[in-house]
Amino acid sequence: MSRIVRVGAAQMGPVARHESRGAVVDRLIALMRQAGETACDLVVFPELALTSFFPRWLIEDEEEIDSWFEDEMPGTETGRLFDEAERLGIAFHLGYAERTRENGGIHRYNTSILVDSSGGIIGKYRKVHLPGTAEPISDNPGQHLEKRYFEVGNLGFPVFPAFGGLIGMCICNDRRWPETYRVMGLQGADMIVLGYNTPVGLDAEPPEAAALAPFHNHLVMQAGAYQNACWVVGVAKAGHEEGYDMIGQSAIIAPTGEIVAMCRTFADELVAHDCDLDAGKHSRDTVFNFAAHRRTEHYGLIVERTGVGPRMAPP
Ligand code: CDV
Repeated sequence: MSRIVRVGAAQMGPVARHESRGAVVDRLIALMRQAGETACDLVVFPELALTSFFPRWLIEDEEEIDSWFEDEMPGTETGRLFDEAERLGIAFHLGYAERTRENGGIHRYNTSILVDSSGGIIGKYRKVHLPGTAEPISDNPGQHLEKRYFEVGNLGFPVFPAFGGLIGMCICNDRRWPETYRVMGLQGADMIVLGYNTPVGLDAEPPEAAALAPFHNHLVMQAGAYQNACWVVGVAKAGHEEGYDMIGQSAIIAPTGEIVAMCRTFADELVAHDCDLDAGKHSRDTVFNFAAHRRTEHYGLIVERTGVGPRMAPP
């Protein structure tokens, strides 16, 4: 069985605060059709793809907060995306704000789903590493308040059988943590797909940080791919959104750590690549043969000897 998966990284340009869900879904469908024209098997959309990146704002009205969330998936507008995927025979990955009733209470998560080419949800992930704060840290209107709007994801980092391989998901800030990739790498992930909204130039940042942000974006994803011998597909919501700049350079990264396709604009843009899920085999059999070379017993000793250091203590 062929293990070539043609993947489209469907970067989005900015989404305006008052852009309707319907208008955004139209943009996603246009990108999906482009992916169809180039015979993609899977199209990857960004984190919180259906809305502007609302965690930058302090919103206190519950009804307004709820308006950024999806209560059902597929819903009224998003259903069209599922229908189009089925019509084109394309699987897709979508990030969105999820509001759900579980265990007798309402919960909110920063979520992504993997949907197969017949419109069935085959996997769900809820973001674990939530950056920023729950309360604003200055009077600046631009904040990063993910801890205010989302709970920490409660699904772990699962991988899902698809395309004759195993596919994992993570979301934006998760990509900066080596544990994210390793937990999925240990389960045999062949490909990890993720979306991101990475603003630059927020108040608290030193000015150099903005210049380094695109470098750090690729650095972590390339390292994650190489060290776990898997593909990484990272897709941005990019550009100047509601007064804030967000990085682009969405990329498809091979298990060698090489970028094989990359977006060049800050707008809606699709790049595609034929990803061979067997491309990581040599690395898995040699340098990153976990069973042969990982020394977990020594990692345990290190923790025992050093105890809990200052960076591990809760704040
Ligand atoms: N959406 C994000 O998780 N953004 C973070 C920013 C705030 C640093 C990121 O890691 O890109």
